[in-house]
Amino acid sequence: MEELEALWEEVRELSLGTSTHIERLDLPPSPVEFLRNFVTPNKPCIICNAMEHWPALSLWPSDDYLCQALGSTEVSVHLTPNGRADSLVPHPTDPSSLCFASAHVQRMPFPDAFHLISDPDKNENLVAYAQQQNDCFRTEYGALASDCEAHIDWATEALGYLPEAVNLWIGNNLSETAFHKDHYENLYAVVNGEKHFLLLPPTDVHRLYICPYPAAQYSYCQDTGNFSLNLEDPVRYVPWCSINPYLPQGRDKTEMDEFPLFFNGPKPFECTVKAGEILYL
Ligand SMILES: O=C(O)CCC(=O)C(=O)O
Repeated sequence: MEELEALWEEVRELSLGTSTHIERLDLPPSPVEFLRNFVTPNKPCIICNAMEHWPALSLWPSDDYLCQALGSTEVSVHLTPNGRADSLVPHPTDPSSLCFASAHVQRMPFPDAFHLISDPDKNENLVAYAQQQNDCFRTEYGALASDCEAHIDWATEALGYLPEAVNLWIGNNLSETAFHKDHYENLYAVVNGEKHFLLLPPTDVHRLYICPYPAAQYSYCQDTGNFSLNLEDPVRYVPWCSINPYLPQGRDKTEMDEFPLFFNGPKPFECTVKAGEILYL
């Protein structure tokens, strides 16, 4: 085990160095620089001044603009009691174990969704997050297409293909996406607000302790304003990361003992991506 750990560390240091600081580029890289310095070594970076020409940067901070542009378009909104969709929570019938909880997904006209998301104080115990994925920007939000570039040319040239999916997330300060593993090259452009990321390189995947958890789904009752959490029947297991990098109070010691490769290993890369910046991950 010790030899394996040394190997993982060596691989990480070779491609990423020892710092967990994420490099910021003042200007977009050329395709060759992007490929050589970031894509090949699996190294994240933040690219500034790469989307100045997107109308979205000046238009989207206006609630009125978004609501008018999308009109009564129906969008999918993910509802949870805490802003954490697709995350591990206590199992509904055996709280000493965990299950994988998905959000209650509701379709509604964009202006309703927007108000639910942007007025969290009005909806105590209900956090709404537009996080549909599945290429939702090019389907549900097609009316906003001309506000952004259809693809990012230096990335397309470096990677050799156009984006397979383009997604849009609209959330508030409670919106949180659980630690997870993606299989894709990602460019995450922040148009308004900011997003905080914790990142691990692909060679650290063993430190996520991916295990099967029974799938459950939140169901939201509009009349009572309450959620129930129901296990899927028949039972289905979802492989999910066991680590919560932000340890909930009171579970620290147990989790640290249970997942030593994560908690005793190198810290994740950490960054805050601001409006107008693109994170490559
Ligand atoms: O913005 C989010 O909440 C999720 C982003 C995400 O899952 C990702 O970039 O892989």
